[in-house]
Amino acid sequence: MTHALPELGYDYDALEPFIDAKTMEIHHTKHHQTYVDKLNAALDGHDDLAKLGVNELISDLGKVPESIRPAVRNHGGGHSNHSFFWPLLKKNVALGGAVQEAIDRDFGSFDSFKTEFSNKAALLFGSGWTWVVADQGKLSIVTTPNQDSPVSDGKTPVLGLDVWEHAYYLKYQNRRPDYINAFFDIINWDKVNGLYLAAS
Ligand code: MN3
Repeated sequence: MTHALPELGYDYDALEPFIDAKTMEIHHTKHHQTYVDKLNAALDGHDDLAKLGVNELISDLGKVPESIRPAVRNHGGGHSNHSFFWPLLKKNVALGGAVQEAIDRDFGSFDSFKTEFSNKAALLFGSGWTWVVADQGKLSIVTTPNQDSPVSDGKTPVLGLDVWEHAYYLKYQNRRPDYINAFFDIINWDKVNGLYLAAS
C-alpha cells in the first residue's frame, strides 16, 4: 500500500487559541506529509513490507531490513504518531467514563495525573513524545525520543502529546510548559475513553 496523509477531521483553526491555525497547517501539510513521503520512499522496492499498515510495520522493527530500518523507524513512527495525535485534539470535551475512573485509580487524582504528565513532557530532552499507555487496563505515562512509538515497545497508547518544537514554536516559542498546559484544554476525552476501552 502507499501510505497517505490522513484528513485532519477539523479545520486548522478549530483549536484556536490553544494551538494556532498556522501551526496546525504547517504541522499537518508539511511535517506529517514529509514523514509519509519519506516512508513511501523507504518502502519502494520492498513489496512485502509495503503491504503492511503503518502500525504493523513499526510494531516489529526487527523484521525490517537494516538498510531501511532507521527510515521506517523515524518516518513510519512519525506517520503513526501524527495519525494517532490529530483525532485526540478537540475543544470542550469533558473527561468522563471508564478512563476517568482509571486515572483516579492509577494516579490518585486527575491533578496528580496532570502534574506527572506535564512534568514528564516538560523535562523530555530534545524532541519526542509523552504518552499515556494502557497495559491490561492499567495506565502509565511514558516518553519516547524522536518519532519512536510505544507501539514498537508492544505498548498501547491512549493519549499522546507531540513535544517537538515544530508543534508549538510559532505561538509559544521556548515556553513548552505553556503549550503543555494548553493541551489539557483540547484533549478529546471521548476519543481517549474509546481507546482506553478498546485496550482494556
Ligand atoms: Mn510533529
